[in-house]
Amino acid sequence: MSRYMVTSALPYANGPLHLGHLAGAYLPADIYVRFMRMREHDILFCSGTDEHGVPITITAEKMGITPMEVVDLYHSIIADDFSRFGISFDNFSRTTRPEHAEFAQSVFLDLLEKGYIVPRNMKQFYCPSCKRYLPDRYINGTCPKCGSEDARGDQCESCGTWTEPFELINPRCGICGSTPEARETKHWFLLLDRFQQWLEGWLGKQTDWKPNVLKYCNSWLGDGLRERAITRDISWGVPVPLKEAEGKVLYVWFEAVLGYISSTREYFSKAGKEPDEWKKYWQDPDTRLVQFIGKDNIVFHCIIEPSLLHGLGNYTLPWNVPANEFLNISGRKFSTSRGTGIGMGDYLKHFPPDPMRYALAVNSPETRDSDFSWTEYRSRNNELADVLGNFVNRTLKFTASKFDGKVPDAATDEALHAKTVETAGEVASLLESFKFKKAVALAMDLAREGNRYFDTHKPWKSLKTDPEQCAVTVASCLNLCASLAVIFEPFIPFSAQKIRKMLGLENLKWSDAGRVLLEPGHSLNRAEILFSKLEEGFEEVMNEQDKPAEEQPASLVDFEDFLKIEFKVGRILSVEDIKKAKKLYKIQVDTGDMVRTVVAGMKPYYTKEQLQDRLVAVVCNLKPAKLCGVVSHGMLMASDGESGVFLVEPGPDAKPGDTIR
Ligand code: B3M
Ligand code: ZN
Repeated sequence: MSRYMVTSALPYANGPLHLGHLAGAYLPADIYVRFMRMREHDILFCSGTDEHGVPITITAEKMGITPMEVVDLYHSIIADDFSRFGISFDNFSRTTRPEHAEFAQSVFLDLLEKGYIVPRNMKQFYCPSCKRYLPDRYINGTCPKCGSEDARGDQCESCGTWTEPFELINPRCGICGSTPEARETKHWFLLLDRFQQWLEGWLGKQTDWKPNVLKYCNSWLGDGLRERAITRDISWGVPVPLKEAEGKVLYVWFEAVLGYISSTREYFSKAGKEPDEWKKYWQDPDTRLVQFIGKDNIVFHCIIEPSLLHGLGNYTLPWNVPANEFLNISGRKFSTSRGTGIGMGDYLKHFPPDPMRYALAVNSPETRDSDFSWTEYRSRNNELADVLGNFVNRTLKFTASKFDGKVPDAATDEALHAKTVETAGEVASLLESFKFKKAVALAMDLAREGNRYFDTHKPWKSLKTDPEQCAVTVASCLNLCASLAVIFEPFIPFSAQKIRKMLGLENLKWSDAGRVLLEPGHSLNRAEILFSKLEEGFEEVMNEQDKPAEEQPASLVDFEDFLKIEFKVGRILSVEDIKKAKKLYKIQVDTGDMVRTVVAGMKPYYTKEQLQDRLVAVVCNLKPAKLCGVVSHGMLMASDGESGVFLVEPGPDAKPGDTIR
């Protein structure tokens, strides 16, 4: 048993996260952590939101609220989405906590004292009308390379050049557009060059790290590390803890990577914990630090953070940084700002977490960018239903009907047992080496094996011809269900728990896979459906919704199209309740041509008496729809807003059947 400290990148709290984030740094970490917990390792999983930095202030300016309001809002949305996806952090913190600032400041002072941080005078743009220093990306101007007039001080998006603010021709303030002036200012620099040699040696020893991670590091080291400013002249951030640095804050990356440690410190500061215990996870050389990130964060975790930790002297260095590549959606980059990609919260409005966890694990962007599509999602969802769901369901149903819901008294099949033990071992070693894709595929192969076993042994036949063999088959299948609940737990924890509940089993350990967990006579609970299948055509509907705004069908409607809607005056003849429907009434309406049944959600707003004999506006040619068992042939028009819900009323002299346009 070893001790592990696991972290996932701290997401910026400036917008909801999408499935690309989930697949990159959070789902793999959660799979790993859940597995290691089942292995009974001492393991802690900490993260939190990154609440400083220019992205936050830009969002605040766009939304017209304060940066603090932005991070309050998105911290809670992000934390909630993670918990609903089952990402099982031990602590999910925030970098705006005063304790984080104090910790980051103490690290700054420590490194300053040790000579790894030094002050330097430098020139920086200052906007006289905004009265502030301008961060690189707040300066616009003409690109010295391609001549584009929309280049920024950090990058020109039209030719891709990395720019320096002072190279821009005709620099302008990115906020107000006026011409900024160059001012002398002082900043503190981290002397990264001092770590070059040590980093080369240390990284050189990490031969088991992913090749893509080492490649990035080596290219940075090959270019030669240079000192980097780690303070900024902005107001949103952790203040530099020096008198002469008033108005300056620590560069967001400098303090964000320390957020892992302050999140762990927060965890142990909570009631009933030993406050100094965090040191076991960060300062004990036996602790293995595993950091899950996306590939865009490699330099910060493999160069900058180790330098800080090494500079401090008494800290544990990363044991592995299994960075992932990117997940694309149907060939496009996930990007919240461009409106492409699927939000974690949006997904959860319609579907349960496990099918997505499974689909993303199968398509994990481990060694190269991978692509998400709804077609692939549907097929993975249906694979869960047809293979795992079907095996568990048929086994439990058969036991319920033929063995009175009890585990039969019989030995279990040797070969199936051996296969289970073998798979559990293989999945474990794949997970230990961060090969999630392969691991989940093997888990599903074992469920497939279960179905094959059920099919070849035909318990429905042997029940009559060879009852003893039938009992062996059923006992074997039931115990395989229990082992599958163990092996699938890291990937699809919600469904694994459901399987355990059906089998009447408490928490299971990894070593339980392959063991006989269900003794003869043990009573099982009722089988419930684990996964719902998705029908053909599902992806067309989803793809339509995911299109970027500019490809969505225009929302303007032709007059001809409008006229297709048959819109009439009606009179309500009768109103009835619908059994088990809290909001709905079944209403008979005379629309001149006929008396039609309409189901309407008016119960919270109108009594039956208020509706009786009322004139209403009816959409008559909607496709019939069944609501709570009643078929509705139209819709009553009503306004719906903060003031309440009100039926649209034709004038008092209108007659049923009159057209409305
Ligand atoms: N917030 C960037 C990102 O979300 C940054 C990660 C910090 S990890 C210490 O990609
Ligand atoms: Zn300005």
